[in-house]
Amino acid sequence: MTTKPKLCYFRGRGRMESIRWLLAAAGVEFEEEFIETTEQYEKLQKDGRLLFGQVPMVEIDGMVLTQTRAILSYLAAKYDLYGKDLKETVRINMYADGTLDLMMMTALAAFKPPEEKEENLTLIVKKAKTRYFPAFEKILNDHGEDFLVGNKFSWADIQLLEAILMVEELDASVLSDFPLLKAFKARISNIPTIKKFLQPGSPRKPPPDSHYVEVVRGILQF
Ligand SMILES: N[C@@H](CCC(=O)N[C@@H](CS)C(=O)NCC(=O)O)C(=O)O
Repeated sequence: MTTKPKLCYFRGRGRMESIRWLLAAAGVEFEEEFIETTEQYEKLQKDGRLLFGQVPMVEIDGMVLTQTRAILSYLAAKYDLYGKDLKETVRINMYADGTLDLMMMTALAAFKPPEEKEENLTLIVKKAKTRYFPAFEKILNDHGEDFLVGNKFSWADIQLLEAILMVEELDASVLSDFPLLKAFKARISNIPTIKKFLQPGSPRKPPPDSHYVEVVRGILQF
């Protein structure tokens, strides 16, 4: 019997959410340990399990992994979501890095002071509309295929859907000028493992609220 991967992070999206998405899309069940107190976080540090003293941390295949992008690329390779050759893999990396940048801006916005938050969220929607979504719309238009790379479902598709849904939480009409992305969203959301992850009660986490921000600030003491 193989043991389930174990994820260690706060009880929220942050840098762990894309890892949850990738595992769920691959149809892999996982366990989660939520860090709720400073003592718990300090114990992880003392035990020497966090290479650079940071989370996300994932225990999988007898390894203790940290660094979000390293974890994601390991999972993408392991679950055959990483292209058929180096040229497809580098494109998947490029697209995934782009959506990760967009999503990190959104995740960090929650921690901005209230007076800067609104302006920051407006800027994120603007960047999504003018920088990221036009690029993905063009990719889909140029090759006319259902998926971003190699006409096969990959990590890049999973993360683009995650990013679209995240920006739609800020502006529900954000896809109005992107018909191919709208169709992409419907198509990818309908993949059975993803459909399941989008149902209430799945390990998917809600957008960060003020309570979550307070808890994380308390634990990390910033
Ligand atoms: N490059 C790392 C950054 C990890 C990171 O900054 N994690 C935050 C929580 S989201 C953390 O542990 N901060 C505590 C610290 O840096 O001391 C990654 O992508 O995993």
